[in-house]
Amino acid sequence: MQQIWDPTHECMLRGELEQLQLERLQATLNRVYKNVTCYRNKFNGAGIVPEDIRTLADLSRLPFTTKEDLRLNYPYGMFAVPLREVVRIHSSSGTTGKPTVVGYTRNDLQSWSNLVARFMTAAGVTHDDVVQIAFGYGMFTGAFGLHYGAETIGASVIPMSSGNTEKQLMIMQDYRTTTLVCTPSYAITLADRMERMGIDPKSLSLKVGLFGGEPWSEAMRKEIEARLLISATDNYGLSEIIGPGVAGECQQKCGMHLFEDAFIPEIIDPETCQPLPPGSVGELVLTALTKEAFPMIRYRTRDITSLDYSPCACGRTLVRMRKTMGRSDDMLIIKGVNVFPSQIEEVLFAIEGCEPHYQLVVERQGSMDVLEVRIEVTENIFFDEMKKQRAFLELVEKRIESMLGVGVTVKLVEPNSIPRHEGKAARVIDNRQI
Ligand code: DLL
Repeated sequence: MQQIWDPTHECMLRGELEQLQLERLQATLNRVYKNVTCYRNKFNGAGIVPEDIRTLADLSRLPFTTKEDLRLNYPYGMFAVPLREVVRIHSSSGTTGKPTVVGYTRNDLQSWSNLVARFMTAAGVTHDDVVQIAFGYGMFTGAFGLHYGAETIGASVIPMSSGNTEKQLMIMQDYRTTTLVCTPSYAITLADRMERMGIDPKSLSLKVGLFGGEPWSEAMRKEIEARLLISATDNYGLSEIIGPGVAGECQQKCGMHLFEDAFIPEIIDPETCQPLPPGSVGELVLTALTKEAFPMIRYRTRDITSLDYSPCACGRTLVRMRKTMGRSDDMLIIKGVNVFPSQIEEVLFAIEGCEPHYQLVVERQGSMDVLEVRIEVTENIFFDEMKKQRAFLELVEKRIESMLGVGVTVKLVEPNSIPRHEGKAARVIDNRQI
């Protein structure tokens, strides 16, 4: 039987779970109404007081919280406790404008560590493991989140931080790392470098990879598993909600268990903002139930996914969140068709000869959007005859077109010409001035 870190909360009957959620929701609403001006104004605007929320279904009467609310209240306006009770500050990884500042009380740090310990245990990590954290330590929640979770389990943590790929590999060999923690794209970078340095994955002690922080496809999972000889698991989270520790896969790898005792998930239509029926694909909205410093009510994550309430063989009763397809704000609309980078990734990984490094460049020519898919190819295809190269290009274009229903131009670029990332990969360059 696979270990479960917190069976009390991970294996509850749905009725008990919903009762717990309702109690925690009501306590949170009372606190934010009293302590956070933004929420008080929003609730008043909707003509709602916390006492009106008597059932979980009533949650949908409350207004959403968006990134814009966080921007308007930068830096501490959304905090529900005075700063003297805040013991840690992090921020989101957004690249434009001011970052979002998030805070944790001592209790928040403890519950965060427990949530991370839960998904790490679900992925198979135990106190016998040696965990190499290759996320950047800093304002990003990834490294500290996984670090404290692994320590809570009692594993031996190597706080390696990101970058320095050759040193990562040396430490992995010498310290006999069993568990790798990083973004999935960095796992590929490590595999590439291992290959170049002639390191045989069989000579390593690696067993499990915990990858998150960015979308990745099933095809990419297979590639990482085959090249690093590990079980590659997905975990999801966002700074605004807590960081990593919102959801994570068990060893069944059939969706990420979302920790519903701490968060209520909803799926909405991103256009109409209406809640969608169970199983539908749409935008994930999350309400945090236990946070003291930075509670979030109906936060629009912009991540596109679906929820599966069917039972899981691992014994957890928590709903499973499907791998995200991408973000509603990363979604490219090309000639009116919705395109997610992950759909193109799925096609590329399935084609022999494609390196898993790609970039999407969108231009506007007149009133037309043009999507160029730049891919790195293995040397033998790149330097082969022109005829073969053209045939290869046509094959890739055809496959992508039949997947998306929209034409793209594929361009081959030289090996190693697309920038490598130590953290999250930047897959899309959008040059449209809209
Ligand atoms: O990326 C927290 C995190 C760190 C999660 C490490 C897992 C591991 P942010 O920097 O605020 O926080 O970015 C959050 O990253 O809204 C998603 O769009 C994306 N994201 C995070 N994990 C996944 C995942 C962290 N497993 C944003 N699959 C989120 C797909 C993910 N997208």
